[in-house]
Amino acid sequence: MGGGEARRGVGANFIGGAWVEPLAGRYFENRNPARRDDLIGVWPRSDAADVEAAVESAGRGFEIWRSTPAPARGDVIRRAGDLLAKRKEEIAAIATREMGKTLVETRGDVQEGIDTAYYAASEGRRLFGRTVPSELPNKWAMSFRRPIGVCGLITPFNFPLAIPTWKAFPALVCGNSVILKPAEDVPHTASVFVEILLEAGLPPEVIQLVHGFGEEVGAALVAHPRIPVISFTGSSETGRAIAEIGGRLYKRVSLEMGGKNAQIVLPDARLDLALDGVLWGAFGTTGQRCTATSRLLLHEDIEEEFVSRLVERAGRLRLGDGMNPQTDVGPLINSAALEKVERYVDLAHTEGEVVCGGRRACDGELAHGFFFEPTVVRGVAAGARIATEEIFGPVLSVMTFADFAEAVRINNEVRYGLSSSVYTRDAEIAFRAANELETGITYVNAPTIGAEAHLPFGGLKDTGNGHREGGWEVYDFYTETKVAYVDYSGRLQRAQIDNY
Ligand code: UN1
Repeated sequence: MGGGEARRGVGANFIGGAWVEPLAGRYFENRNPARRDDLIGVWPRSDAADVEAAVESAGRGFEIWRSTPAPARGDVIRRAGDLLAKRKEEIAAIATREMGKTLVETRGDVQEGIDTAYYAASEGRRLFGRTVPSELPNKWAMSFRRPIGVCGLITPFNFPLAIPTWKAFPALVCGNSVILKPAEDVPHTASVFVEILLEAGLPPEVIQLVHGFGEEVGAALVAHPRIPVISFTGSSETGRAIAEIGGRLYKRVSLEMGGKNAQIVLPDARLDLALDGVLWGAFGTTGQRCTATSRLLLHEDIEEEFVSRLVERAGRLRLGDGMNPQTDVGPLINSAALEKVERYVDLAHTEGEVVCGGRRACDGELAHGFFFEPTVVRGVAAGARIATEEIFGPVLSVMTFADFAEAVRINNEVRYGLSSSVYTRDAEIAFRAANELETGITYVNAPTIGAEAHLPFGGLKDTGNGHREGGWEVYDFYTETKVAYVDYSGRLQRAQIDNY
């Protein structure tokens, strides 16, 4: 078990440079969502007192780390990437056991962390500022980046390794210290991640790991006056509350929230490819990605044939434990997720026609986990609740359109704007899609999932608040821009006055 192996089966926080018990001595259980009788261990149910200790330590860590040269910080992150690569198989198995998705997918999750590490490491030798001409003679004008301070990172269950790396690696390479609060469903993967950072040579007080629940640990991080930066991935409702509190405290807050992503299929598309795309986009990760395909927009001429092929393929997907190489679709994360999906599928019977799946899967071994059949709902009207609200499960709403302009309208009428996809062989439509679909990412002839670590990731409207993860943009989020003017003229030069 990660987290210091303090006692067998008992996870720990990492605070003050040591693996420690929660101050109040409370713990929560971490169970395998594919088989509830598999108790992985218990982890600290921390509270505001643990957060306070973490802030104290992270403040000391920041003083050490900010004066470490950025290329040296990058070297630590590169070693963390090497260690992730070395332990990829082991971490994938840990993540599958606590999160449920298949090993193929958790390997991808770890790979995304490795990619993020190597990109971040190289940024340690860039972190560009600008040197520009001054309007006055014998004077230099330049900008450069400075770290901000202690960053509170609140991460979700669905990418237990990749999303902590998306936030922590750029924050660290920029010279900040970090307090990580992982989702309570996936504490083991987060503990191993912190072990790896330490083994890679990160000074211990630069990283703090505080396990527990959002209402207790997350809320304390967001409200703490000495945490100037908060990065959160999760629901739009929680994100709104974080932004409100963060706004009052003048915090820098990055929010990565819900999605209601559509795949649009034109009649000229390669339909086999579009079919493979929607099966992966909608049912990969059991639909639990913010980028998951939850709407399929079909041109009315191809709807009949496409839906019948989709139903046939979706019905053949094998549910099961993600550890089993035969499994296509793992369980949902917990009972609350399962109940939410069940409520939406009840509604689906009134808002459309359930043509595939639609039930909790309880046969044999499946009865021990949170399994739900891949579900396709046909004939859904634009504006229906199942076509506009985020379900975060294996439920796909199929809608039709008469022309591309209508598809764009349907795509854009939801409150979210993360990802979109269009299948066509028409170059004009492809470029129009990239331009007109109101999402942070548009894929042409590829599904709505599968963003790469070295490009900016994020969305519009209720999906985000203007920041991006990944790529080059996240380095703006984790740094403060400082400007220096150096006047070597030896006399007073008054800007805007002496030169005009
Ligand atoms: C998420 O669902 O929160 O683009 C992140 C993708 C993955 C990341 C998803 N690379 O689907």
